[in-house]
Amino acid sequence: MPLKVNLKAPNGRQITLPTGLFINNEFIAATNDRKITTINPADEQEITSVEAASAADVDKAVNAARAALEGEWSSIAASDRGALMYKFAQLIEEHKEILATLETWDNGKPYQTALTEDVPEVIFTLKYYAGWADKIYGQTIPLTSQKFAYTLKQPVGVCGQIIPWNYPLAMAAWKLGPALACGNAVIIKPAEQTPLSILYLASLIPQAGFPPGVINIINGYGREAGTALVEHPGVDKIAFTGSSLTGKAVMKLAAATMKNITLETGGKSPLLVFKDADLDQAAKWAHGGIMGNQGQICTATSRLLVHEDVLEEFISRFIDVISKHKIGDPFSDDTFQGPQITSDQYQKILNYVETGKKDGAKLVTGGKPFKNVGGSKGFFIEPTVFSNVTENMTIFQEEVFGPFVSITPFKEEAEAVRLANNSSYGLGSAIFTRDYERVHRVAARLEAGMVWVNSSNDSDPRVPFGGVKQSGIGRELGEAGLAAYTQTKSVHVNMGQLL
Ligand code: TXE
Repeated sequence: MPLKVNLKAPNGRQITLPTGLFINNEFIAATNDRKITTINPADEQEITSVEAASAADVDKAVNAARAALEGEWSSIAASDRGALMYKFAQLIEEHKEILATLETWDNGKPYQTALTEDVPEVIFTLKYYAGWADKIYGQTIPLTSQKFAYTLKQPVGVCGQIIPWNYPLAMAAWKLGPALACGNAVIIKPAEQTPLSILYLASLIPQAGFPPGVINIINGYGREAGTALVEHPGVDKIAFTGSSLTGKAVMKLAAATMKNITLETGGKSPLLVFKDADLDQAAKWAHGGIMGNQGQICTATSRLLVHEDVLEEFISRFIDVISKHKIGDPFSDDTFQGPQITSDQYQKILNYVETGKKDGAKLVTGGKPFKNVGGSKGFFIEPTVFSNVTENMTIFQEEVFGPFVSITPFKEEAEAVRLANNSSYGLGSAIFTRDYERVHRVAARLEAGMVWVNSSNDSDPRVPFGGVKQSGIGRELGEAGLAAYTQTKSVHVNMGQLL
């Protein structure tokens, strides 16, 4: 059976897509008959099936990565490693329309977003880390007149990278960039909901010139391929992005072989609107912060905490912004909101609507499936806003991961900070105020890995990203992201003689 398929996307684009497991720079068949069948969340139609890795295939990928580490890859000069990464980024730029098409078709996100935000982010991230490749070095530490020490920043080794479906290409780039810059070999396991765009990305890897085994991409199910990767004794590190629940399971499993681990998990990020805030700006950023990407953002500002004096006015402006956003065909240029990723996620969100109502929150707008023009297919949900939400309610505490936001009023700054911190999560947080003394006072007290001042969900490859509490361990992006992919070796040098 040929390991490729000819597809015609809903926007008319013809794409020849490899479907195999990408190991040693080749697309190969899985050792069992397992397949992943992926569907278009906008019309629930099957797109195609791809190979799904078994534990035996994971083993093949690990062997390939290890051989690469022990072979050519470790002798390539750091500057040349950077050049390969840069070439990879340039190839992605050349193929951006196909990559964005696959991303939209498989994930449901608006094509314009995939083309002008997601794919450019992939390119920027790879170029940014390409620049770091030859700037990663240790220190020289003078000790006595006869002794000194120096440190080497060495790659961690074989890195298993497990990524989610909300930003399939961008999540791959966030993990590939620092890992490759530091000289590691990688095995990426994409999410089973979105196997397609990364297969096309994989086809560009040999063209970029990476030696076989440096980057391996194996689609597969979490329970099977994901678990096998985490358990494998030949894997030195696991970098995981996904739910807190799975993150904890991964951490437990990784403990058996004491793997280096970084986790980027869930969130319930607050956005604080003080009474001196620019309410128009607050409403617009709050909208993007929770309604962008169908609300499927780990840093989504899903809890709006609003000073009671401006509550009514804020809600009215917020609803006004929401009412202007268009829901529907993700391939239409003016669509802001596409479908949720799967029927399970769609149902999970609708269940939270019922929970919110039952717990006594006030449904201001939405709360129902959105019926698309011309049909009832697709996992579309109306943007949903609950007010009168109190901190003990489930919808205040749990990650919904949809276009679903809760609004809670506050009276005092201290109360706002306390409410913001009343969460098991600690990923992002946003503050809207014109008072810059308050900005720095509150930013320091928020239990979060990131604070946005008069914005929400700003992210940039140059700036560290990650969470505290049950939102994760370690940082991605920026210089801080390199720490996750290097280990420090200390070399003690004695130039004297024992008498
Ligand atoms: O996540 P999982 P799911 C949150 C969000 C969402 C919920 C469930 O609230 O509603 O998680 O989503 C792999 N060993 N986020 O079920 O299970 C899996 O194959 C190893 C937040 O999709 O965490 C996929 O590649 N790997 C989030 C990845 O883990 C396993 C993004 C994520 O899947 C595994 C996504 C196992 N036992 C969901 N089980 C964010 N932080 O952005 C699954 N996987």
